[in-house]
Amino acid sequence: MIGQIIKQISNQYTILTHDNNLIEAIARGKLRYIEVDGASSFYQSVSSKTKKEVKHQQISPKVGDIVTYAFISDHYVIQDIHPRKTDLYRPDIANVDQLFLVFSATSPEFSFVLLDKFLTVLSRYDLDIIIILTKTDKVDDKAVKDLTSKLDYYKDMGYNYLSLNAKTLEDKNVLLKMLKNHVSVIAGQTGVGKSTLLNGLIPNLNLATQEISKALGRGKHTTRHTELYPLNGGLIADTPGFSKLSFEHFDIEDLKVAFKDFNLYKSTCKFHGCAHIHEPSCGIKNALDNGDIIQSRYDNYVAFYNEIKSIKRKY
Ligand SMILES: Nc1nc2c(ncn2[C@@H]2O[C@H](COP(=O)(O)OP(=O)(O)OP(=O)(O)O)[C@@H](O)[C@H]2O)c(=O)[nH]1
Ligand SMILES: [Mg+2]
Ligand SMILES: [Zn+2]
Repeated sequence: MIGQIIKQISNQYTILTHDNNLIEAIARGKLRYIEVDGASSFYQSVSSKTKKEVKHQQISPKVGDIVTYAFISDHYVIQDIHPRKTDLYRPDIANVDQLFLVFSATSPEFSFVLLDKFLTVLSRYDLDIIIILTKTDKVDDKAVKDLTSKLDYYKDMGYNYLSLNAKTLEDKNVLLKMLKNHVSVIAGQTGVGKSTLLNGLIPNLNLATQEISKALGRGKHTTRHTELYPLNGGLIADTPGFSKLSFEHFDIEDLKVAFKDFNLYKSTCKFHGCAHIHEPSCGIKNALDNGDIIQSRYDNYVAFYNEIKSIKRKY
């Protein structure tokens, strides 16, 4: 029998079956990962250098996995994991095709550094990324305008965005349309409104939501596990918040590809393999001077470049 894992609590898995039932199953140790020529994207999350080592590694099932399971003696047991179409590490989920990246206008403050970092790390997955700007009701119109005019630049790069109040969710239908028949995941820092958004989309879901504790001066993680919920012919996952992303196993070459806004100007760099840092006659720096590439994108590129270099030096 085949189903999809929608929830995991240690070794206890909830599987959505073919006929839309929920069953509880266990996994005994690590499982064989069924490999089909060309279909496996498990290795997307690891650099080319480590590919060989993990090739025969046994893996544990996780949320989003399509699995084969059987009823053995008195309980359901997961036997095989099917090839993962996508395999995200943060949030830890398999087989999603669409990611909603949530940022709040305030509390926590919008960070373009973090946005660029998320987009860079996520660039190696075959995913549609949609940026959601929440808490627009908590800042004045000018602040919203400043943020959205910058987000227009990201839209031109291929990242669609929506700005909304997750608590009232007026444009629910726009989101529902985007979610139809997709397996989606909501990701972002703690306290940005991921669970609030999902509560607005799914009536009676009642996920716990919580104001960031000002007394503590840091965000409390309200959502503590990843879970997929059926919605509009597809599935959507709420995930725990996170803000630390690492460039480990990330190549400089991947970075150049990740900055999609640079693509248009790369061919005008004088040097083949130009890093766009110190080289003369650099198409990217020219585009920056002309205002075609925004300063923060270039600054973040340089910062990430140095960060990746420094990680490499440690090894
Ligand atoms: N005014 C306003 N408040 C919001 C909005 N979105 C979320 N909130 C509030 O922000 C707080 C945090 O929301 P959550 O939905 O718990 O945030 P989360 O992203 O799920 O946080 P974690 O589960 O910790 O990752 C709650 O008090 C929400 O009511 C919004 O658009 N406007
Ligand atoms: Mg939450
Ligand atoms: Zn260049």
